[in-house]
Amino acid sequence: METLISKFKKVAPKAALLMAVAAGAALQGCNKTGGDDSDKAVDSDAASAVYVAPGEHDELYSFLSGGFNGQMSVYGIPSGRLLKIIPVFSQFPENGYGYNEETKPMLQTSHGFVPWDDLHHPKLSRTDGMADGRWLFVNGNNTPRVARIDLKTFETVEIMEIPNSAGNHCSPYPTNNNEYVIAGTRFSVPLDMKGGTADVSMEEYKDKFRGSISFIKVDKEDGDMELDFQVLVPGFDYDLANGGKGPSNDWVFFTTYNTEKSATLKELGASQNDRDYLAAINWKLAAKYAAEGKAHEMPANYYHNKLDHGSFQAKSEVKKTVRYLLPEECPGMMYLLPAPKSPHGIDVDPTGEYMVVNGKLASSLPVFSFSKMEEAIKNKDFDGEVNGIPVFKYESVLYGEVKEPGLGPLHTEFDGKGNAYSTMFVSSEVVKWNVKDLKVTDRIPVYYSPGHLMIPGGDTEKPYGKYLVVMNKITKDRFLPTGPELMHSAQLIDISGEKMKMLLDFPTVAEPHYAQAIKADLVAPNSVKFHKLDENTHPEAVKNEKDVSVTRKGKTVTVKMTAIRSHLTPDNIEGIQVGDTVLFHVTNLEQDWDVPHGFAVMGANNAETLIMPGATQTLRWVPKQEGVFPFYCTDFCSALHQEMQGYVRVSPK
Ligand code: CUK
Ligand code: CUA
Repeated sequence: METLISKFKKVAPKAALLMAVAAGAALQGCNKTGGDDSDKAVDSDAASAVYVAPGEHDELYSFLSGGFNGQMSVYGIPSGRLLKIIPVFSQFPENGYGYNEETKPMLQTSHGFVPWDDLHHPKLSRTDGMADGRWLFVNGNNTPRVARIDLKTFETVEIMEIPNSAGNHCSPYPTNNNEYVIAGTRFSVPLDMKGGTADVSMEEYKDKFRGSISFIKVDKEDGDMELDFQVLVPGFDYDLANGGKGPSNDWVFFTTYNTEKSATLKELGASQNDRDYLAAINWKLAAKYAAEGKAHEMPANYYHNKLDHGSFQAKSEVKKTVRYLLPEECPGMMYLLPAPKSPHGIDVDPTGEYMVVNGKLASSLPVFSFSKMEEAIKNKDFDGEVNGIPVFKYESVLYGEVKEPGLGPLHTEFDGKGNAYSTMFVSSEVVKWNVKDLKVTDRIPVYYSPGHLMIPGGDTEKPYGKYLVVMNKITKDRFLPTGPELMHSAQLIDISGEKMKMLLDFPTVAEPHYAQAIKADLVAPNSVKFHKLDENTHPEAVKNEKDVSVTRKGKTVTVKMTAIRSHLTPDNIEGIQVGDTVLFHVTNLEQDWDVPHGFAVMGANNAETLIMPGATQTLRWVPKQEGVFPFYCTDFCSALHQEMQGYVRVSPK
C-alpha cells in the first residue's frame, strides 16, 4: 500500500500538469486545425462504408441518450440517419407525450409533475448476457427515476421513482437475464430510516449519510419493474456501475468518489487524497439475504407509473415502504477495491475476468482481475475495512496497468477480439489497447473531448466488433456554426481492422452520454405497425363514427370523437361554457400503418396530440373566453388533410 500511495502522489501533479497543457492545446487545435485533421483522419472508402442507398435499411439500431433533454434518440448505423426521438422524462409536443391525459401520469413523482430529467444511460434488456431487443432501460439522474421503453412500440411504458436516492447516475444496469435492474445513487443522502431524508448537519456526514443501491426486479414476461430491496452502502458518492459476466456474473461493480467524506484517514490507508474505491457487490448473495429475511423495512414515498397497452392510459401507484439490507450485516456481499482518485467508468471485459477502472485523473488505467479478487476473498487478504466492508490490497486484486494510455480516460468498451477501446477526454482520442498484455496498439483523434463510446454489444459477452460510436462533449467546428449553442456530435469509427478508421460525423439530439446498439433483425420484425381497433380498451373510445357524443356532467364536458381520412366527427361542437373542463377523447379509426391524425384547438393551453391508428388520446381544455374556436388535424394525412377541421363554440357562463 505504502509504495503505491507514494507512486500515486508522485504521478498526480505531473498528470494534472500534462492535462492542463493538453487541454489548452486541444482547445487551440479545435479553433485552428480541426478541419484539416478531420480530412486526414477519414479513410478514403468512408463514404461507401456508411452509404445506405435510398429505400434500404441500416444494419443496426442505435439508441443514444439525450442527456439533459430527457429523451432517447434512435439512429440507424452505419448511415447515422435519425430514425426517432422517444420521449421518456420530457414532455414532447410532437406526439403529445406528457401533454395528453393518457401519458401525463408517467411524469408524476413524489415532487409533483416533473416533465424533464437528465437521461444518461440506456441499457438493453438481456437474455443469457446478450441484448435481446425487448426493452431498453434508461435512467433519470435529476429526479431519481428508471424508465423502461418497449421496443415493440418504441414507447416509454414504465417509469419508477427511486427512493433514498439523489442523482440516479450509476444506473440502470440489467443483470444477464434481467433478474435485476440495478440503480445506484450519485449523492449520498441523509437517512433517518423513517422514510425521507433526515435533517442532519454536514458534520454528521460520516455517520448519517448513506448511498443506496436499488435492486429492481423485472418480470420475465411483460418486463414490469418492481423495487425488491436496496443495499444502503457507505456514504461515498457513486459514479458508474457495470455488471459482471461469465465467472463474475453474480457481481456488479461501482466506482466511487468523495470517499474521504465518510471514512477516517486510517480507513483510507492515510491517503485520503489519492484513493477512492471500486465497490463490488454480489447481487445474487444480496438477493439471497433479502429472501432469507435479512432485510429491514422503512417507510418510503415513491411513484411507479405504468402505461397500459390496451387502453393507452398510464396509471400512477404510490409505494409506501422499501426493504433494505445493511452490508455490515451481510458478510461476503460487498467489498472495496482501492482505485485511483475519482474514477469514472467501470467496464468489465467480455470474458468477465477483467475490470477496467477509468481513473480520469490518473496516468495509467488499472485493470483488476476477478479471479484474483476471488482468491483474495478466500485468503481474507484484506487491508482494513470501511463501515465493516473489507478493503482489498491494491496489489492483490490488480491484474496490471495500461501505462500512459492518454489523458483523462472516461470509458472503455470491448470488441470481443481481445481489444479494449478507451476514451481520453483531455487528449481527445480513442485509444485501442490489448486486454491481455495491456499494450496500446492504436489511437485515433476524435472531435472533441469524448465521453462515452459504444461498440454494439460491447458491454456483453459477444460484442459485434465492427463499429464504434464515440460521443463527444465538445463540437466546435464540426458543423456549420449555429450561434453559441451547437449540437453535440457522434462519430462512427470502423474497428474491423487493425487500425481504427474514421467514417462519419453526425449531430446528436442534445448531449448523448451512453448508447446501445443492436442488430436490426432482433428488433424490426417485432415492431408494431398499428393498434387493432377492436383491442382498444380505452373507456372513452368510440369505434364507429355514429357513436360519437358530447355529454355534460356538472362542469365537465366529455367529447367522444373519431378521426379518419378526412374528417373529425363531430365537427361542430356546441354547448360549452367558459370555465368548463372539456375532454376531447379522439379515437383514430384507421387500420393502416403510418396514418396518424393529430388534434389541436386554437388557443388551448396545451400541445396537440398525435393519435396512432386504432388508439384513443385525450386533450383537456378549460376555455377562458367565449367565442368560436377552430380545431384541426395537425398531421398531413391525405389530400384532404386540410379539410379535417371543425369548430367549437364557447358560450358565456
Ligand atoms: S457519464 Cu456522461 S460521459 Cu453520466 Cu455515463 Cu461518463
Ligand atoms: Cu388527419 Cu390530417
